[in-house]
Amino acid sequence: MIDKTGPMTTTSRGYAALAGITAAAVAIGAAEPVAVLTGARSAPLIAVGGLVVDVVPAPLKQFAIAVFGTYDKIALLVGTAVLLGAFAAALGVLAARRLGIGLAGIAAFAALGVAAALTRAGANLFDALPSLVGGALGALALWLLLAGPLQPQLWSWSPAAPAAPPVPPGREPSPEASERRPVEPSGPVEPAAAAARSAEPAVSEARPVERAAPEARPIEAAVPPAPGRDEVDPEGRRRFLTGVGTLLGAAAVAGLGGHWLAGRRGVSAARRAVALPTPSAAAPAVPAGADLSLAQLAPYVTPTSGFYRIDTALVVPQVDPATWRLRIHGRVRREIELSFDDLLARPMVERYVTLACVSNDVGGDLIGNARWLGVPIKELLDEAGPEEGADQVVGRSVDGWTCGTPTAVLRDGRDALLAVGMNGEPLPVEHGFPVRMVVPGLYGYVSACKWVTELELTSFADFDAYWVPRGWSAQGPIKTQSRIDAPRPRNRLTAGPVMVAGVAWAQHRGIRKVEVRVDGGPWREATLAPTVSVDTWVQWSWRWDATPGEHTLQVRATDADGVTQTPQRRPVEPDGATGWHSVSVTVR
Ligand SMILES: Nc1nc2c(c(=O)[nH]1)N[C@H]1C(S)=C(S)[C@@H](COP(=O)(O)O)O[C@H]1N2
Ligand SMILES: [Mo]
Repeated sequence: MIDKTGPMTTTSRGYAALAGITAAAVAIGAAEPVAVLTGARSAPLIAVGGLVVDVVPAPLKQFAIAVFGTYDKIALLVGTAVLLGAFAAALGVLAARRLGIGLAGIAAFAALGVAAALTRAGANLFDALPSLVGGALGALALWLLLAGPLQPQLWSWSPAAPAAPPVPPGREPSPEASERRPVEPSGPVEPAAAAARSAEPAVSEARPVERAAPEARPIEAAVPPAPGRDEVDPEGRRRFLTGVGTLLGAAAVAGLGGHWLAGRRGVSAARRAVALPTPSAAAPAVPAGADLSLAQLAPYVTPTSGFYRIDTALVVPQVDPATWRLRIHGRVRREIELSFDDLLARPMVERYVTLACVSNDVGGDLIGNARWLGVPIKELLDEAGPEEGADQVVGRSVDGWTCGTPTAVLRDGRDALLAVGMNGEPLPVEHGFPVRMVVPGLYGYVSACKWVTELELTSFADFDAYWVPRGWSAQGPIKTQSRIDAPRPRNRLTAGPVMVAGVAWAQHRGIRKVEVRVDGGPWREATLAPTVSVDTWVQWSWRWDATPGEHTLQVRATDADGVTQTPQRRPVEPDGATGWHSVSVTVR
């Protein structure tokens, strides 16, 4: 072997990095169709991303939600891909020196992929295959490009170490080779290395990697490299770059093709085929005037397409309603198992409920109001008969995510639903198709299990749901909050009457009063629009006689229990933000 201990030229390093990135792309691309064929739940990138989602500290996740909102997952995947690319490039450079390091690196990544896949909920051994096949093909690609037939033969090594390329006895490097040193673009190269790349046939024999395109050598020999450029065997370079292009193309075809196939395995057709039953108890009509229809104000009913989405799922679980089952078990007198048809056959109620995320900061938009169709959870629990002390119902999603809801809350008569419909349509896949939980008055992380497949009766003492060990409170009643939607921060307004408006919510308690003040002045009572029930938010408005200058508007709500929002600003962790929303504007 050539000694590969000295510094590489920038160009060589670039080629090596490219080889590393290509090998990584081959590994990831190849894994996609394997994931489809073996029925593995997710390809390695997604599995590793999922592992990251589960293990990153809660504050970091909170940061991601705060910065990227609903796009936090795209950010995570892009970030993972960028990091992976950087790793792969570095690995390529190391592998150019010592292929074993590169292969070990790929093996380590494959092992990570296997570990991630096998620790996902409901994993089986087939889930390891995409990572294994991807890793093997990635290793093959790396070998082809760096040590096999596709290697560019342009590595510039310094033989500073004793293990210089063996030079046949009596054939010392030619003086010209040494004289060429100054033309090396990235620093001096020791004579032997330069000689190894020189045209001297005698020295060329010393290169163990010498093999392909011998016919190119005489040409190279005849044309000494131009000053400032790397000495690259053009034939070798072409072969290498063609190899890189072919491998990248194959990786892209495999990756995108696999992705497309995976999409076809989705449940959108099954979703379209669902015929929702007519509710036996229809939702109350939205009273006239509930929606003030102001340009900047959130509509009373949130359109499904604009409804916030928060979950830990990097790929949306595709749950076939034909095979879906709900098991109600644990500390119950009678275990219950239901199919989707069983569920649809039961009397359904339709209700407006405003869902809110605990990660919704003051003034945030991780909240939405929709019309949900579903079966009251209370009826199912009554049939199952929770045992004494079973104070927690754990909702479990097909992907293993869990939330813990107080049994008492689910049985106190509020409209806690196993929902199948949202705004008159089957649940969108990303909002939990075919069945999710909706519980008025509790943050989503303790109540709104999407893709739900189990309700397990247990106790809070015996089980911590997903977010609890990650630092969030086991109990998550929604805090009374209010938000100014109009005007928006930094809006430029003209002096005179300005409509200040927003929403306020205190689900399952109801809003009694909303007050607004300007620049810390006296609180003024806003007008509350009518609302469907205490389980939804309410719009409010207040006419402000705006005077020229910079002004800050503030809002606070009082719930039906008479409790007014505290001004104390608290972060969303561990159980929801507090504080007053304020908006600063300029009036001319
Ligand atoms: N399976 C599953 N269900 C879940 C979650 C999740 O991560 N996985 N997140 C919960 C959280 S934190 C919230 S706020 C709501 C959001 O519901 P949406 O995405 O339909 O708005 O879903 C809840 N249900
Ligand atoms: Mo949430």
